[in-house]
Amino acid sequence: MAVTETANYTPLTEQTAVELAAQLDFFPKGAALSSREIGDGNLNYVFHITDETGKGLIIKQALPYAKVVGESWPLTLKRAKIEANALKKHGEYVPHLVPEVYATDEALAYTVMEDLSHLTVARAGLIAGETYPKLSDDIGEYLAQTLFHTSDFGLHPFDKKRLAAEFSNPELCKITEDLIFTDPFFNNETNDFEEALTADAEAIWNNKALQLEAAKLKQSFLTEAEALLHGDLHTGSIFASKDETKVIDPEFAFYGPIGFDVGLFLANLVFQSITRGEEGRDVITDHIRNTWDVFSSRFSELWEQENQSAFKDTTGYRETVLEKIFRDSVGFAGAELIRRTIGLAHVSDLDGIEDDEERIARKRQALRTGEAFILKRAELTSIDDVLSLIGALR
Ligand code: SR1
Ligand code: MG
Repeated sequence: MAVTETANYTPLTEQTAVELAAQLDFFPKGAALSSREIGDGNLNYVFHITDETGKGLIIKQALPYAKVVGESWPLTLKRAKIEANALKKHGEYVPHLVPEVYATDEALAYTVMEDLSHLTVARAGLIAGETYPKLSDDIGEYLAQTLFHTSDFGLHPFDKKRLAAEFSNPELCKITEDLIFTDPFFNNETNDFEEALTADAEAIWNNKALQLEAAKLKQSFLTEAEALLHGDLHTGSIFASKDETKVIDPEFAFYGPIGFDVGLFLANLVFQSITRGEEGRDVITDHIRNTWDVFSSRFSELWEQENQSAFKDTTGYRETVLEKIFRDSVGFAGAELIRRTIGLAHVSDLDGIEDDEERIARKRQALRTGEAFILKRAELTSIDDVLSLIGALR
């Protein structure tokens, strides 16, 4: 019999997750542990284990298929190891912004990590009207530190190439290549949209200029191994409170274009800018501007302090690199806006709007904004240009 990657795998239950937690040197001997499966993502089980004092940990286990679709969509278990290694690697640069990893098991595809249950998933909090004053400072810092330090600007070329090989993640990349960069631009069966948006979706499928730009973005995603990305940095991958931010779930991590992480986060803030009333919108506008400002200024500082390149001080080089990252970020944000509206795996920012007319109007706005981001990205030279465009498309 062929040995498959699931040969020694068995899904955990709330009971077996407790047994596993009890074997770790974490809880006091004999503690009465309780367990609850709290996963609300598309792909994995997440068990929250606590003792009587409230001390807790998280056990996250990959399933051999995509939970969002079902067993008909097999998915590699190797993503658990990728995720744990990415948390550890990114944790070298921003330990305060990622959960600590306590233990891993490759065969059972689980990671035991720090309990973040005192925090809220940022998407849910933002939808409920939270402002998270530290969010853009922290994510700007996370992006600059993780992306600079894993790029050719921060690493010896041997180390960078070794890391890029370690984080080869073809199966998860294929999901992104299909769901973000291909399917929404064609009449593909994975697409998922409301009937009222049929004409809007068809207009996208018939927009040749948009398809050409989507093809360029996809090529960039496929070929530009610039830095170790998180790979799925939407607001559902971030836990937050008023004074803390933690980035979770880097199972899509791989070496890709720096603008992909920046753009995905910005797009998910744009969903909030689109769906909030005027009174709550300014704080999101500030977060969008501040994310880029913090990212670009921290990246520039790291460049000055740590870049070993012979061209480091060549006039215009740093600016050229940042301009490319900016343009890419806007384009990738556009693809994310379109995908989460008419493709597979939506966002509750839009789907959660109860009023039909309002929901469809906001979804159309997301599509318009996404298209404009992709088509006009070369003309947009500052984050204020981007914010003006978002405002003009209201
Ligand atoms: C089949 S996986 C669907 C989506 O969930 C993840 O969060 C990624 O965004 C992926 O594209
Ligand atoms: Mg995820």
